[in-house]
Amino acid sequence: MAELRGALIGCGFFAVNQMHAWRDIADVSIVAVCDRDPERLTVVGDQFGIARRYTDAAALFAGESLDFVDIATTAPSHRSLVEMAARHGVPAICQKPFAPSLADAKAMVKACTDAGVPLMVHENFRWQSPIQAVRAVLDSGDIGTPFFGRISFRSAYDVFSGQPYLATGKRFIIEDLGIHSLDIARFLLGDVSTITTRTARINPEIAGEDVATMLMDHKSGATSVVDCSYATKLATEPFPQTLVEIDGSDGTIRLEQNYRLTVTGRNGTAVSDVSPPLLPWASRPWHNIQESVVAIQKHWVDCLANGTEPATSGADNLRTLALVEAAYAGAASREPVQLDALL
Ligand code: NAD
Ligand code: 89Y
Repeated sequence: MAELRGALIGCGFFAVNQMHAWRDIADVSIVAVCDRDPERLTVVGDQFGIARRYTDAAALFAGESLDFVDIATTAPSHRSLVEMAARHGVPAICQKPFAPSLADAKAMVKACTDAGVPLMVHENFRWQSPIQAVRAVLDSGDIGTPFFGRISFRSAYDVFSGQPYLATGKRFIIEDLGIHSLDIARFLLGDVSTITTRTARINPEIAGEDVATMLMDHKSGATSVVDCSYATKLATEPFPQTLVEIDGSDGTIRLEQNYRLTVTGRNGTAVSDVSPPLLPWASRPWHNIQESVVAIQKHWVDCLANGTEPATSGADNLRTLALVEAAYAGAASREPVQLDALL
């Protein structure tokens, strides 16, 4: 396969992980970087030795011949950048949250479909190796048919120092972090018909909610609870681990703190350590997320090579983003929200 030529748009806090990950993947290279902030452009351009630099995305598309673009900006710019990629016939990866609204996200999916270009949302949490390990147990059939799940992320880690914008938005934890948990729930238990949500703001110094509890009916008949908090002070800080409980007709799965996986199935109980590897460029506690960045980006390269749809394509991610919209609507109304009406 000829080497794929990609460009990165958005050289901020998280994009550095994406750049490291691209270096770990064969047959792909980032040939140009773009950021409207010249300082960030210099930092990332120098760190990764990329000479071709742009402060304007339109100039990037005009000046480069690209096989794909990796959009690592925050949500307000996603729609215009994805639509620009579609107009230039360039396949696009777009960071989560896919868009500030479901209407924008639908327009982005349509623009890429009409242009015939692949679109993947960088929804990486389902690619974490502990989450993949849970999926593999479900696929093995060992616990039978799942009827209950709990996807839990509770922490007091200071995410605001690295990502100050998280403290200022009207929406916080569901849109930023819960979106991953909701996607994991879909990945493990399938699509959702109804969601009921309660939220709270415990930290008085931020604008949005930092606690959310969601109860979901899955179309499979399973029920799940998705709970997330950035106001939970624990004896051992688990950031950024997602804990999972699944009960099935023949057994149970427990993914507990420190990546301990306990499976009780037809043949008894097995306990294993599903810790993610610490990649050479990674740093604890982020290594779990960092490893999943390599996995999702590898998946993107495979999909481009094989002409297959990414697991977290734009079209797929509409269902995760719809859960976010439904959760906020339901938190405000205190009523259950039907998902099909939004899609
Ligand atoms: P950031 O603010 O540090 O970086 C964004 C960069 O994009 C900035 O340097 C900004 O100047 C640039 N930018 C914005 N609009 C632009 C435009 N139109 N053209 C060119 N450059 C533009 O943000 P961040 O913390 O790196 O987050 C970026 C995205 O990554 C967010 O959507 C966030 O939710 C997501 N994120 C994902 C994960 C994950 O695990 N998937 C983790 C952290 C952050
Ligand atoms: O932005 C968030 C994400 O996607 O993963 C963790 C995070 O960086 C802070 O909540």
